[in-house]
Amino acid sequence: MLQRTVGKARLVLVEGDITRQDTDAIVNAANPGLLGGGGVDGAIHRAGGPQILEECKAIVARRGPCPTGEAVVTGGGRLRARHVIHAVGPVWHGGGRGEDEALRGAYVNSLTRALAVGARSVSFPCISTGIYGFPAERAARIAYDAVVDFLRGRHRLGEVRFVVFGPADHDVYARLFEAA
Ligand code: AR6
Repeated sequence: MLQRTVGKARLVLVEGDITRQDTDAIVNAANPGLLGGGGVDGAIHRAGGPQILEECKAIVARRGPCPTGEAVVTGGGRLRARHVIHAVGPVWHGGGRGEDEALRGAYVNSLTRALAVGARSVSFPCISTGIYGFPAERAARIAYDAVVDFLRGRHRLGEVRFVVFGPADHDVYARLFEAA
């Protein structure tokens, strides 16, 4: 585990399974339809149970799909986290279609939603870097900068955790922590 302090909050790097995190909220790497999928999305719905999908369906029925770069909140079902923030990252198309801005938006909007439901701690996966194909190092830089900038502003967060799935992503984030 690596950590540093940014403003009044702790920024933490851990390697592991996001479904097992004890933060108030965990972020899901979702798609606009919010009906589940593979990767971390599948893992969260499996671990959290059917309640999460029911809430996602209700959100889509009310407001339609979640746009890329945005996020919506459900309860955590059977997870330790009380809230799941379903963030929609961009599909990678080579970098010329606003992918960087959309990825940054997914992180910033997730933190804004977390605060709105009273969460004080939030865990993030590496949004868009799996099935959506966003290059891992470029995504990590964007994620890290977005979260650090947010934590330097006004907020009531105590901890933001990057939960990486495997040693390769751990190395990428560790370099960012160590360069700070
Ligand atoms: N805990 C933490 N990280 C995980 C876990 C886990 N349990 N499982 C996978 N990862 P991906 P995307 C990592 O593909 O690229 C879904 O079908 C994984 O190693 O889950 O945003 C959705 O429904 C990678 O680093 O998300 C969408 O359709 C990261 O999570 C689409 O995939 C993200 O990989 C979203 O694709």
